[in-house]
Amino acid sequence: MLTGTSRASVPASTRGGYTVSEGGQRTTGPLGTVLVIIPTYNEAENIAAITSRVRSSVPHAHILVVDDNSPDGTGKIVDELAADDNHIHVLHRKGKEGLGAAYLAGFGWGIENDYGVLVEMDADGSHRPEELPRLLTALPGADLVLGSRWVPGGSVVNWPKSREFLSRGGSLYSRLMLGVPIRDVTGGFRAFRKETLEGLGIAEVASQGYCFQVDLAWRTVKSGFHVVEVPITFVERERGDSKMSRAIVAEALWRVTAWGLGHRARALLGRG
Ligand SMILES: Nc1nc2c(ncn2[C@@H]2O[C@H](COP(=O)(O)OP(=O)(O)OP(=O)(O)O)[C@@H](O)[C@H]2O)c(=O)[nH]1
Ligand SMILES: [Mg+2]
Repeated sequence: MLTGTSRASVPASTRGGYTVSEGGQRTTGPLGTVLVIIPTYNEAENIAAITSRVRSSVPHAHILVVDDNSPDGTGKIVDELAADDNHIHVLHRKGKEGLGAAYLAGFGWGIENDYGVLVEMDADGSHRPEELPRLLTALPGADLVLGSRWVPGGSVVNWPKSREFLSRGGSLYSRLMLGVPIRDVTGGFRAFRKETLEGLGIAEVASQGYCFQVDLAWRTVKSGFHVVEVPITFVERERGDSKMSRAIVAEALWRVTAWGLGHRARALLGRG
């Protein structure tokens, strides 16, 4: 059982190479068992390798693969992996509903099963499981730890300039529109304390693609939680197809713009 308590007013600062965002409360107390949630859609070529790397990097952690009935049989592969390893679990969903919906289902499963730390990680190797221990090491000092490409020490490998431009531009636009003091606000390699997710009102989250990550980061900052960015090396996927699309970029653009304008209007009207 987790016994988290909150601490007020942790100032913005930089410590030990980590960028620490503005943020009020910081949950303390035991962290509990780690659940690494991996959403999958057509990741048959990647899923066995990535689960094996997670198991070697953080042997005590459990893994939940959330598969949206991938036509390439990813779900069946995970069933076989789960049958051989009681640290691997799978949530089968009926069809493709987007990254956001998959994570919400995974968070719900993890909280129901009393995991204390819920990690977001892609299946395609872009998020290196070998860096997971560094994220987890930072969690006792934070409510949310973000793996960050855009803080000193962070980097991307094999990414075309166009993707880097989109990612940096998306983070910058979100920072300016929302006032979120996070360098890599679209990144999806993250470790949440269970108490943080419980404090975000995630039942209302409707965002699906990249903006799901912006949405959660913004909610975390607005709720006064303490966010730490840890530098990571992000590696472009080597196998399988990207699910990135124009629709995902368009969704991020319109939602972030609408949130930003709403936020400014409320501030002007004095309703914070
Ligand atoms: N369950 C589920 N998983 C998804 C869905 N869309 C994407 N994913 C998974 O989410 C993770 C990130 O998707 P990617 O296609 O790698 O997207 P990306 O990292 O933005 O794009 P690339 O950099 O081009 O790889 C991968 O593990 C995908 O399999 C979806 O609709 N449902
Ligand atoms: Mg990817």
